[in-house]
Amino acid sequence: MITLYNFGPAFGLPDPSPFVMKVEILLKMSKLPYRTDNTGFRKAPKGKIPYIEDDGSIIADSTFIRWHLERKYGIDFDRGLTAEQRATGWAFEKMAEDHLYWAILHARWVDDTNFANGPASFFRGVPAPLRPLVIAMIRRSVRKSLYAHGMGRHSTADIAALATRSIDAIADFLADKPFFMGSELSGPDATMFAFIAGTLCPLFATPLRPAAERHENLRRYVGRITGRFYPGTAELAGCKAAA
Ligand SMILES: N[C@@H](CCC(=O)N[C@@H](CS)C(=O)NCC(=O)O)C(=O)O
Repeated sequence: MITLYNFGPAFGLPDPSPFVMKVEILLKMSKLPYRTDNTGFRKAPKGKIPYIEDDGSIIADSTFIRWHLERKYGIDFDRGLTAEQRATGWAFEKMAEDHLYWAILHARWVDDTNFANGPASFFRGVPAPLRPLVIAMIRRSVRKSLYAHGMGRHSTADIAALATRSIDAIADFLADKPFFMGSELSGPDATMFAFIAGTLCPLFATPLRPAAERHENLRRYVGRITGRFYPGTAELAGCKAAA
């Protein structure tokens, strides 16, 4: 049985991490049995979640997890796609993971109100006298990562402009297709669902949310994938689940 090390449901999402949501959708697409464990952060081999344990092998990073599932279980998540479509899917996924992600992180961790409404809950287990200190230390390290990536060097308005361009590109490419690459689900859907749901999360007042909300196709898309993979969930990220 595969174990997916995650953070656990938060912010009204299956997981606060879009990378975990991506891997969970890939696991659901694969139909392989899996369980989740939200106690693995300290042992994360790359200091990040997600990672999986599969028959004694540990695989960290959502892309390497995908490749592991494909190699070990003979799955091709992009089955039926042409080389050009695969290349396009890869480029969109990396735009979400290496660009849009940092704008989401900035919105959730740097803005004080959003931080109080969301990530602050991660520190509930820290003894009260130490909590402000630990929170200040971790938020400083998030700001440093944002600065090292480059996104954190821009103003909030400029970050919003960059993220909006990515959100518009995703919406324009999806257009009126049921799934990201066409009429069938494929690998990029796991990533696009995760990042768009994270962007639409109603808990956070960010300029990214209205940028995504004004694309009705993105809301329907999140609802469609929710309906398929999270049966029993009526609504996710403000989007009604649909068949
Ligand atoms: N490239 C990684 C990114 C994973 C990632 O950034 N995880 C974040 C949560 S969304 C994390 O664990 N951050 C903790 C930290 O950086 O200390 C993947 O695709 O899995």
